[in-house]
Amino acid sequence: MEDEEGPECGKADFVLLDEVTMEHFMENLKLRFEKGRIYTYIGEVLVSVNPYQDLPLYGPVAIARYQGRELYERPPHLYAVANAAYRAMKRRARDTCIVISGESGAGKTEASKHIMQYIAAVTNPSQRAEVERVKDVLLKSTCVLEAFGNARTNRNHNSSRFGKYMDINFDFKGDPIGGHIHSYLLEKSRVLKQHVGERNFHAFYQVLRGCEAAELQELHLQRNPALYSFTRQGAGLADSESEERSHYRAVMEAMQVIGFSAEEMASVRRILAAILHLGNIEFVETEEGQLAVAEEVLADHVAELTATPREQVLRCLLARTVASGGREVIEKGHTAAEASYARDACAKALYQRLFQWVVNRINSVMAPRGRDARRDGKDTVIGVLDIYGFEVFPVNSFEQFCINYCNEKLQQLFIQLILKQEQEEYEREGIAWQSVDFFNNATIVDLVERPHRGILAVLDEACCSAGTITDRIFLQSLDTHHRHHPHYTSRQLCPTDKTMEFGRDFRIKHYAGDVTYSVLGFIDKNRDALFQDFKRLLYNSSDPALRAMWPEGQQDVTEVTKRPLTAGSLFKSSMVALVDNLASKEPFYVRCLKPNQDKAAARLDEAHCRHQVAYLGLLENVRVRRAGFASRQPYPRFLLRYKMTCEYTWPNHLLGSDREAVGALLEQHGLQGDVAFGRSKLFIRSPRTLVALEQSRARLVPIVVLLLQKAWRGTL
Ligand code: AOV
Ligand code: MG
Repeated sequence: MEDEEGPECGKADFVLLDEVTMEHFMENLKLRFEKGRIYTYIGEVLVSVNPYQDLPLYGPVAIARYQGRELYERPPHLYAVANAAYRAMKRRARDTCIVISGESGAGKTEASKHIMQYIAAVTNPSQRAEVERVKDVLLKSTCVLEAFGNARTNRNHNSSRFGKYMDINFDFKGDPIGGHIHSYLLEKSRVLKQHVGERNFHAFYQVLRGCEAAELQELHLQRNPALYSFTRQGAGLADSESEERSHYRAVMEAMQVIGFSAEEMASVRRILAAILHLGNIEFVETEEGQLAVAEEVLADHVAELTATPREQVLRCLLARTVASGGREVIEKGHTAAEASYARDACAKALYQRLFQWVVNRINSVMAPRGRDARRDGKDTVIGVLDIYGFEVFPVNSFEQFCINYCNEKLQQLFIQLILKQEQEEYEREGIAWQSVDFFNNATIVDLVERPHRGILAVLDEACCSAGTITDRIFLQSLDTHHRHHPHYTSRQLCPTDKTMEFGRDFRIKHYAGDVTYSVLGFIDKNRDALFQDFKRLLYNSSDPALRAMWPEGQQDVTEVTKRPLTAGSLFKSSMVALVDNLASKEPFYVRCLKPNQDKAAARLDEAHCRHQVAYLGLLENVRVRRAGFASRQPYPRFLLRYKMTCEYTWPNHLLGSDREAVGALLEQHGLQGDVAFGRSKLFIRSPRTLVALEQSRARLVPIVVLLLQKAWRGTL
């Protein structure tokens, strides 16, 4: 890796483009991509293009090049952003965060891993054992969470099906002393069903392929994923058996390093196996017209693996207990459809609780010890956000709706912070500026989350109504509320549009493109109901890990009267809290671009990239950055770089202040007309000024080096 980039690599910062047009932007992006330069700045924002191939950009040598450097000293890189966030945190004791965004498959998760690796590599020079332990857990947690929370989709073979925000706590020395992971809405419907070309969560295939034969026998499983209803559809898409096995080993090793006990790991395997067996359970009617489980041996397996009584498992599958006023409780038999529904709900919930338990266990071993550090205010945090990217599939459901709403929220935050920060800085420095027009997606966020009228509120209302409301009626209600909203439509409102189906689809014009959602299942997924019987069953398991996943199982049937919060409203409040949290920290942004739809190495599909550049607002980002001012630098930093280009400032100036010295320097170059003097910083309007200064510096550097060498050798 070279330290400097020549002109053949294009502009390292889009702010330096001659003109801010899509053509110039794309030309630079493409030129750099072709030269293996996948990173480019817009000021302090990093734009990253997924290369879909291993480039020699990472590792200890590269890390050392960025360590302790300023952002612009080296070619653009994730390491530079990680370093900037780290330095800001350390120098100014400010909480910082790195927000990674971009559509599905754009490289967010990979970027977050590089950031973590950088932070781990540059901290703890004194090798304190506890800090090393925390770093190990931080790094290994990624592998474990990917096994349980990622899956192959048609957009990305390792797609995050949950959102992840990770806080890393640092002590006053700048060493990581703990962390906390917050996970957001796991796409648990994947446990039951996947689209063609997609798979269930990696963990299922890893257990099937990776377990020893004896272990597998204990789990009553066979190797072949095609034998289980939940893994059948993705069975042919599995990685090679040896790859799957080595993934499995890596996950087990990571869990061990993190501190999961052998017994806990066995519980995890048993729960995964129980879910697979549950998926194969079918219901039949007996000759007496009773509902029964077709293969009772499967219920036996579930009972054994969840350490619960067989009779109770069967009862939960076939009936439910309901409170019938007062303290009276009656048992009500399921219909076949109800039983299948209950089975599926249980399988999803088992998986989701397992996932949450894994996250909680990781958090418990990462919790900063000795919270005194925090109390004296010396404990600071870097947050890394890696969330599921914007996605559109042939059929989009409640999950895509939540994922895309989440991306709208993050885009909104980007708009606000970028504008706000710029404005505040200009105000603070006493500089007049001209604002730049943005497409503000606030109106789409509002469409989704507005109290009483927003899509989530209308959905909640439908869910609260007693029983009879169908998805179709929910859709009609949406149409009534939003018929005039510029970002909402449906077949009812637009009868000629045959790409939507009557009574089933609505469409949102998202910031990143149009998405048609099918309302089928919205009410159900939002209600997220699970019969109490399962909760009680699992709470009463004699497996302590499983028991810990179902704390509410201890409630009595008659106590459970409060309506649980819906999935949508929980997600909305978690998004609001996330955005508030991010906004309270000093943000660094990584904007990831996906170069093509085929996961092809080194191929940049121009139309696809243009679209992303447009919706991410990258051109506007450049314009705001240049709105008036392409660049700004504190006076001392400016002098350090350019003082050699002026006789009044080289080697040191004798003027009253750095500001005056900078004034003298610019006057000598005839550039004083293109700048504004802020209170602590110089604001440079045109990138050409910077280019002129850089050229002048570049001409002098060899001479200065020569002089220094001569002085060194004593020949001067
Ligand atoms: P995502 O996190 O943005 O999608 P990933 O980080 O999983 O995307 O990247 C998708 C794939 O692209 C990875 O599995 C790698 O094969 C490849 N890739 C990404 N970044 C790099 C890189 N810097 N160098 C080499 N290959 C890379 V999603 O989780 O689906 O939104 O919800
Ligand atoms: Mg991801």
